[in-house]
Amino acid sequence: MHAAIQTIEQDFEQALRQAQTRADIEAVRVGFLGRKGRVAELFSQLSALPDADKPLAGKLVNELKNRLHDQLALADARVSDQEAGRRTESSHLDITLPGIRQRRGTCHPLSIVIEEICALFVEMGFKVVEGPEIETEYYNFEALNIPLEHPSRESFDTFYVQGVHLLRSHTSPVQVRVLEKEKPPIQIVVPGRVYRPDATDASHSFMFHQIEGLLIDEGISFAHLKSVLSVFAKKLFGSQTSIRFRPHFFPFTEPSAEVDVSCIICRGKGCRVCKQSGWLEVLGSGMVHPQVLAAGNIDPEKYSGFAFGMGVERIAMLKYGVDDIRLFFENDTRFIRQFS
Ligand code: 2U9
Repeated sequence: MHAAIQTIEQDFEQALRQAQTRADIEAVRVGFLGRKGRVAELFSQLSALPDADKPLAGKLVNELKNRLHDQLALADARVSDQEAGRRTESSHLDITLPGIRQRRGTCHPLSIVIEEICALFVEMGFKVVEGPEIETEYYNFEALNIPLEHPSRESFDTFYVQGVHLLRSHTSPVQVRVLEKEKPPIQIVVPGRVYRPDATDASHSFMFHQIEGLLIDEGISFAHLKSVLSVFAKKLFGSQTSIRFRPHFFPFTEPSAEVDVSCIICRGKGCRVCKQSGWLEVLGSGMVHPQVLAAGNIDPEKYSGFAFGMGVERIAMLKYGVDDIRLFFENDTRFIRQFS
């Protein structure tokens, strides 16, 4: 039995030395440790031994089996490593090459401006509110004192979706919804997308962004409106910035005014951007019309308030010196990446 064990072990070691692949090793395993392999054959010969020799012989064969098993595992690991190495060489992978840099994204310039403007109003106590882009005629027009046959409805030209549903032409319907739900004091700013069927050119887009504000409380006057917008203009465009009000008409405010800021390029001296006037029109504003308050279930005898609105694209174009609104919407990352 000793001699048989020695022969098997020598044959095994020789076979294993010649094994190059995992398949070769598997063949060695089957030949020696398989069900009909050389070790199984030894086990079957045990029964022919005298009873007294059986325990020792059995122990020796068992120990042989364990040694072969361990060596097979080691050889398998060695060949697996070699195979992986060969695969790596054949795919020409050079693990010393520098990695591919993942470029980080940047904020869209309009998002930067929206966040900056909202943050300035939040500092003054305003809350940021958003609402639906698909609206009804009631919230987009009627509640805002823009009746069906009124010519002013044309200046809010609208995309209709179906029946009374439309793409909002301003963010004002959101303020109406807040008036309906909440009691004064109300102090909100509303950023969002709005839609108007304008022909596209360097300064018009059928979709653009507005930020509108609304403040309602007892005893609110035009003086409050002037001071809030003056602080806003100085914070956004610089402390030397001044504002002026020009009378205007909006159906939802009375009195209404357009608001200019002193030109941020020439500081009021006159240049190409302000068309030599020294002023840039950036805001609309006014005292909320009593009928609009009433539509929102707010008592116009007790409460008053002001509202204002601005176009985000116009402000971003002035701030960054962009001369074509379409650049904001073309998804050209060479343009969009410049503003972070
Ligand atoms: C309610 C009451 C009043 C919203 C207002 C403006 C003035 C305004 C435009 C300027 C250029 C938007 O981007 S733009 O087209 N907006 O001038 N908007 S007051 O007044 C409201 C809104 C809601 C309940």
